[in-house]
Amino acid sequence: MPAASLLPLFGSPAGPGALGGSAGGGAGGGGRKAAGPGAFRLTEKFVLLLVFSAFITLCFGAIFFLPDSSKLLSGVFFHSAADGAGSLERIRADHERALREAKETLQKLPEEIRRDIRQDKEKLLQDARGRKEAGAPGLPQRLFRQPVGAVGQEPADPVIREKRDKIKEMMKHAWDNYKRYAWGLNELKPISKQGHSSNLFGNIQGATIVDALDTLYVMEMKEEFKEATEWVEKNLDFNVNAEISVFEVNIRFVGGLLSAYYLSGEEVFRKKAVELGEKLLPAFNTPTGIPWALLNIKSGIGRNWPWASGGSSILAEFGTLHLEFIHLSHLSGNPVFAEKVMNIRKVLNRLDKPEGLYPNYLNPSSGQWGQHHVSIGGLGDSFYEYLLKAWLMSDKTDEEGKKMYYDAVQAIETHLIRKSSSGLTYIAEWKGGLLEHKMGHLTCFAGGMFALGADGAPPDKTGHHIELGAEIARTCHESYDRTSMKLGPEAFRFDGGVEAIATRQNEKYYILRPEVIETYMYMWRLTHDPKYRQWGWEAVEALEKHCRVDGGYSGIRDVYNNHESHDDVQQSFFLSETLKYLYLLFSEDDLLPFEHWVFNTEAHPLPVLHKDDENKEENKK
Ligand code: DMJ
Repeated sequence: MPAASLLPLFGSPAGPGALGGSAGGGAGGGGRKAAGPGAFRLTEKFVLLLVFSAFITLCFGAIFFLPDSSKLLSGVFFHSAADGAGSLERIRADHERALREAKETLQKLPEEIRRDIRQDKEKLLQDARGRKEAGAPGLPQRLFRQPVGAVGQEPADPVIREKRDKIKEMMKHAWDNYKRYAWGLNELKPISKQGHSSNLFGNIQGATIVDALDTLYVMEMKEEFKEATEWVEKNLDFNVNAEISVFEVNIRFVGGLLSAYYLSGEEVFRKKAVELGEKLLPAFNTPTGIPWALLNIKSGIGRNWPWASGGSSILAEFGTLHLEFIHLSHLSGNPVFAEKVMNIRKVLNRLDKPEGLYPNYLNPSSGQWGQHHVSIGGLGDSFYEYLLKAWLMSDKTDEEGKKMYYDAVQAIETHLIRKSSSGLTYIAEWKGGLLEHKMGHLTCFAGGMFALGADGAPPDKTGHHIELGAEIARTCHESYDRTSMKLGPEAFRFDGGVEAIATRQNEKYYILRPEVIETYMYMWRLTHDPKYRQWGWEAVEALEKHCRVDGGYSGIRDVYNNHESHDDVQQSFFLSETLKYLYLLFSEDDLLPFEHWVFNTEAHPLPVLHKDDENKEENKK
C-alpha cells in the first residue's frame, strides 16, 4: 500500500516529492497562497497537525498503560464487541478480587498468615506424596515403605567416623569431577578431563549417574542425589537405536534404578527400571530362552559375542539377571520377568554338568555347553553369586536356588580350590579337566560369597564356609601386598615358583575394581575381625596415593611399577561398588543390614522380599 494512502487527513499530495523537503520548498517557493473560505493557513495547519498527533499518541498510550493491555488490545482488535465487553468485565472482576484479597491479607494477624503458609506447604507435600503413591502410568499402585536400614547411625568410634568421612570425600571428588567434565556421559576420563564411552551401553547415556545414585543416597549426599534424580527424570532415555550388553545394562542400569527406587521411593526410578526391563525382553527370543549377550534395544535383534565358543551365551551374563528380574516382576505386577529367569534355571537343571561344574559357555540355540571352561572369576563369577543371593532375597524360600548353590560350591571345592606350597588358598580355573593355577581379581569376590553363604550350609559346614571366605580374603590381600603400589593385579598366578603374583605384563593392571574390598566388607560384617578394616584402609591409602588425580580417579597400567602409568578411565563401578563397600566397611552394621538387603553384583542393594510383608500385602487385597 502506498504510504500516501495512509494519510488521508493530509489531503492529496501536490505531486512527486510532496512528502519530502521539496514539498515545503514548493510551498515556500510558491509563496503564501491566499486562504480561501474554510481553508487554513500553513502555520494553522502545522498547529493542527501537532494537536492531532498529540491526541493520537495519548490514545495509544492510554491503551498500553491500561492494566492487562494485551488482553484489551486483543479484545479490541480481534474479538467481537461483545467479547471485548466480556474481557473488560473479567478484568474488572479480577482487579476487584485481587484488591479484596490484598485487603484481607493486610487485616490478618501474623499468626494467621503463618498458619496459611503452613497449610499451603502441607498441601504441596501431600500432593508430592500422592504422586509417589499413585505410581507411574501403566504400573500398579504401590504403597512405598522404605525397607529397614536405608540409613544408619554414625559410627560410635571417632577414628572410624573420620575414616568414613574420608571415603565420603573420595566419593565427592569422583562425583564432582564426573559432573564437571563428563556430566550426562557414561564415564569420565580423569586425566584428559572429558567423557569416556564404552560400547557396553550402546548409546544409552549416564552410566555413572545411574550407578552412583544409591551410593550418593547411602552417603547422605543429598544435593548430589537430587541432581542425579533430576537428570534421570529429564534425560535418561532408552528409546535409542543401540546395541547393548544385556548383562552390563541389567546390573548397572536396571540394578541402579531398582535400588534408587527402594531407597528413595521416587516413582521415576520404578518407571524407568520397568521400561528398561521391557526393552531387554527380546533378548530371550532364542530357541531355548537362554538370552543373547548383545541386543539392539530398538530392533529387538540379538546376537552373541563373536569370540564366545561357537556362538555361545556366557554363564556369568545370562546367570546374572535373576535378582533384578524378580524385582521387576514384583514392582510391575508382570510375571514375565520372573518367568524368563526361572526358565534359565530349568534349562540348566536339564543339562549334565561335567564333574558337577558349570561350563562358562552355553549355546542358546542347541541348548548344549560350548567349551568346557570353568571359572569362578570372569565369565562364571556372578552366576554362583546370584544362586546364593536368590535364596537369601526370597527370605530363604527359594529352595531350588539354594540347592544349586551348595551343590556348585561342593564341586568347586573338589575340583578348583587348591592350596599353594606356602599355604595360600586359591581358586584355579578349569579347562576341560586341566587346572590353570591362576586367580583373577574378579574371583576375589568369592571370599565374601562363601562367608555370606555359611549360614545356609549344612550345620557341620558353617564354620568351614566362613573359614574358606577368610582364606580367600587373605590370599587376595597378599596379591595386593606383593605389589609396589599395594593394589592388586588383574590376575595372579601360583605356578613357576610364584604365589599370588602376576607374571604376564597384560595381567598387571588395576582398573579400580571392587572385589577384594567387597570380600573385606563381608568378612568384617560376619566376623568383626579388625584386620579387615585395616586391610580396607590400606586400600584407601593406595587409591589416594596412586589413583587419585586432579580430575578424579584413574586405573593403573602396572601395579608392580614404582611410577604410575594411568589408564585414564574412572569406571562407573568405582562409585557404585568400590567406594560403597569401603563406606560400609567403616559403617555400623545397621546400614543396609544383611537380613534386609542383598547386593546385586554391581553393589546395588535390593530388599529381601520378606514372607511376612507379602502376607500383609495379600491380606490387604
Ligand atoms: C562389575 O561390573 C561387577 O562387579 C561385575 O560382576 C564384575 N565386574 C565389575 C567390577 O569389577
